[in-house]
Amino acid sequence: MTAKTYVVPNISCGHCTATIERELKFVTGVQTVKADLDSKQVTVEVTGDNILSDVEQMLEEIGYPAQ
Ligand SMILES: [Cu+2]
Repeated sequence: MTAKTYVVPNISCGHCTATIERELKFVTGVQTVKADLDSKQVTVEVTGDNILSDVEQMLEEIGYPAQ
């Protein structure tokens, strides 16, 4: 298991964090997702490093690109 924290500047309210948490759970290999409004950070736990590019792609697709 690998954990990574991203800074996502577009997070601006609770709907943003809910959307990110919901959508990233659809990415195969993502175990947990925590999006934090105050810090504008998203932390994921994934089964392997190779999943992180899929996570980053999904963040871009839903309008919340990682910095
Ligand atoms: Cu929002």
